Amino acid sequence: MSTQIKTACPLDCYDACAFLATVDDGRVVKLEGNPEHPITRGTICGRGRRLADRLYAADRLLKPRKRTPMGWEDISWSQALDEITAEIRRTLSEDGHHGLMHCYDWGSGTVLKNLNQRFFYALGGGTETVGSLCWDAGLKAQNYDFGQARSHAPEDLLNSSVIVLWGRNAPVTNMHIMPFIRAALDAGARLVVINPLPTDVDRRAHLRITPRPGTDGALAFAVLKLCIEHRWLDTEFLATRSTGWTELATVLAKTSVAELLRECEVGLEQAEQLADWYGRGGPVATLLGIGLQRYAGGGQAVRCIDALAAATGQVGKPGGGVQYANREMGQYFDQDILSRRHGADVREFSRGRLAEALETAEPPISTMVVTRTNPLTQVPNTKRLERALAKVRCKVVIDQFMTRTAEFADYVLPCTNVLEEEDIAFTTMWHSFAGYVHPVVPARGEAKPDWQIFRELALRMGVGEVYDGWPELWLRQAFQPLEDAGENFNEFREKGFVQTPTSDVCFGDGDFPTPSGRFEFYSTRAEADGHPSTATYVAPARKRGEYPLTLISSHPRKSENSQHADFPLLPKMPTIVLHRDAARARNIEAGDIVRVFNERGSMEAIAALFEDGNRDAVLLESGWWSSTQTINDLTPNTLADLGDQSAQYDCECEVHLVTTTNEDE
Ligand SMILES: Nc1nc2c(c(=O)[nH]1)N[C@H]1C(S)=C(S)[C@@H](COP(=O)(O)OP(=O)(O)OC[C@H]3O[C@@H](n4cnc5c(=O)[nH]c(N)nc54)[C@H](O)[C@@H]3O)O[C@H]1N2
Ligand SMILES: Nc1nc2c(c(=O)[nH]1)N[C@H]1C(S)=C(S)[C@@H](COP(=O)(O)OP(=O)(O)OC[C@H]3O[C@@H](n4cnc5c(=O)[nH]c(N)nc54)[C@H](O)[C@@H]3O)O[C@H]1N2
Ligand SMILES: [Mo]
Repeated sequence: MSTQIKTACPLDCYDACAFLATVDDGRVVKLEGNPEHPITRGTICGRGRRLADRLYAADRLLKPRKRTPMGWEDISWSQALDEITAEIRRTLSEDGHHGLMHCYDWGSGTVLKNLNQRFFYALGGGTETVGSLCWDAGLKAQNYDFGQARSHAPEDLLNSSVIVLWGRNAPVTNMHIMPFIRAALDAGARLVVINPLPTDVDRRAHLRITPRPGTDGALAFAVLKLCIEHRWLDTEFLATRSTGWTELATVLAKTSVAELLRECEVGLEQAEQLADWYGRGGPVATLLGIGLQRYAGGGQAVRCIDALAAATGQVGKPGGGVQYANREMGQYFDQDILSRRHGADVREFSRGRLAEALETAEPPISTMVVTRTNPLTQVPNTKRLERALAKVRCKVVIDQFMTRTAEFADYVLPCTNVLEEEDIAFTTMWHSFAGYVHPVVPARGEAKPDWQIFRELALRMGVGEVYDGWPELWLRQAFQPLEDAGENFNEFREKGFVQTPTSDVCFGDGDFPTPSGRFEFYSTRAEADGHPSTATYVAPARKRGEYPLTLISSHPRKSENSQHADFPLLPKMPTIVLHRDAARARNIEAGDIVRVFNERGSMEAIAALFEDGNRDAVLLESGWWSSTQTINDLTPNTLADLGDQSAQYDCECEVHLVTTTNEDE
């Protein structure tokens, strides 16, 4: 008999979809989008669908494993947990709780994963990963300017006259926004795409700007200066709803439009067109991507763009906004109640600089537990991290597959797939819906949910009481803020999704959660944190000379970071996409095998070409790995200017021909 069960996608993504899983004879036979969900609308991407393939994959981990001199050996849960407990006890007595590390990220974005931290906090604290390989510089920038990063309701795009996709690869990473964009375009809105590389939506763009990577701040400043020259500012917004315009104007006066445009390699005509639309047209919705802030000046680039939109009156009104993320939503799920951090003595290691932190740690890390992340593929400058991890005595990885990180571990523990779990999925970066994760099928093999693995470790460590409870109880606790806001847990569970009461038009009431209550061109908090008080252009950090190209390793089309990179088969070599002119200058043609290299690393790739984009930008999609290499062997572990954010796209490289496949050459 066939049944349909509503559940939700836990992938770290803009779209946070609602699923319908069809179960036949105890087996998931179909995973599709829930047609009732206002954003999913019955459609899901390949990454979502392949969660069902990952459930049944032949190479799924179904038993605990231990590394032995003879190779990997399957062992029982009790042996694995007893031995890991002994390692943890040894670490606590020899090094103290800071010697025990929890290395985690958001590979599954559900509420109950916060229970993982409870184990470490119950033992006094420990060392844990903080900061971001993802979006922190932009969040910090918007926090200074607006008080919080917020996004308008998706359907508000229908109120926009101009939509600017500024460094967001929406057709690939945020496909559920495309129907809203297409509807707005069909109704007459104009589309601007600002991206050094081509994207699938370029053919619908009325204006396409291809800046030099990492210089968007200069572009935004040039456009803003043109608006000042033409007197196209919203003087009422400047006078009544913002602070610090005079100070920013002083900073802007120090550079010329020509200088700024030279810096970002954009022509005056394009900048004038954009100025016209921000200054005289509108409403303009600016949809910021995460890629443009993975540079030395990434945080300031976001502040420069915020300033452009605010000064021209494009914030706080329908159809406008600088929409980067949705941080309004998080307050409706009580994560602290689940993690119970209060009072724990936690040493923090930045995700972007994990290798350095491990190299210099005192006390050193002697036991590390890795959950929801695959750092040996995803952390910049991977080779350095490999060397640092080799010194950690006992490494435990909890995952569903033998990832590159798992291959380096001493124990690998199998965890459940989302279709085997009960939870709440809530990590959308864009809309305001959360999804209920219903268990669809029983766990395969001996896989257990993370919280259960930690409960069993906690019992052995004598702190088992911190896991007294069960999923429904914890989920109800986490849901309490929404219950207080008038939502009902049982209805949510039944329906499969709930909308959090976030604003449809951000800051439309004129109330900004900043110290001044206004939009802050001048931020005293930025100043107190040791940053420039106003937006400032910060140039990329990479050296050009010997390595004249910029390696952008943005998010893969077919995989969620490294999670599906190997499905159905990991290609032997990644594909590198170069500008036709850059390729021609190097005698490279499409299909050739090339070597991409810089000071940190080198790898072979198959060349593909693009015609229209920045000549010095090359693309290698992130997530690809082999047993000896990852894309991140090449990327730098430098940080961006604001927040705790890695600047892995600020990466110089050169490309040489290895073998041509073209017979005529
Ligand atoms: N298919 C798929 N979707 C995903 C993910 C995935 O792995 N695969 N991951 C999810 C996660 S974790 C995240 S963080 C988001 C990320 O999603 P996005 O916000 O789309 O971020 P990126 O893929 O990093 O880069 C977006 C675009 O920025 C462009 N870019 C790079 N440098 C610059 C620059 O200097 N200036 C400008 N203007 N543009 C630049 C790149 O060419 C790219 O097209 O996607 C989520 N969705
Ligand atoms: N060069 C380059 N590097 C990048 C990026 C880039 O664009 N370019 N993007 C960065 C960004 S934005 C991000 S968000 C990071 C992402 O980097 P990671 O957080 O490492 O993400 P994934 O590669 O998705 O790996 C997540 C792992 O968690 C496992 N997993 C899934 N569900 C569960 C679960 O319930 N429990 C446990 N214990 N494990 C689970 C998966 O099998 C997978 O192995 O990568 C960053 N690194
Ligand atoms: Mo991310």
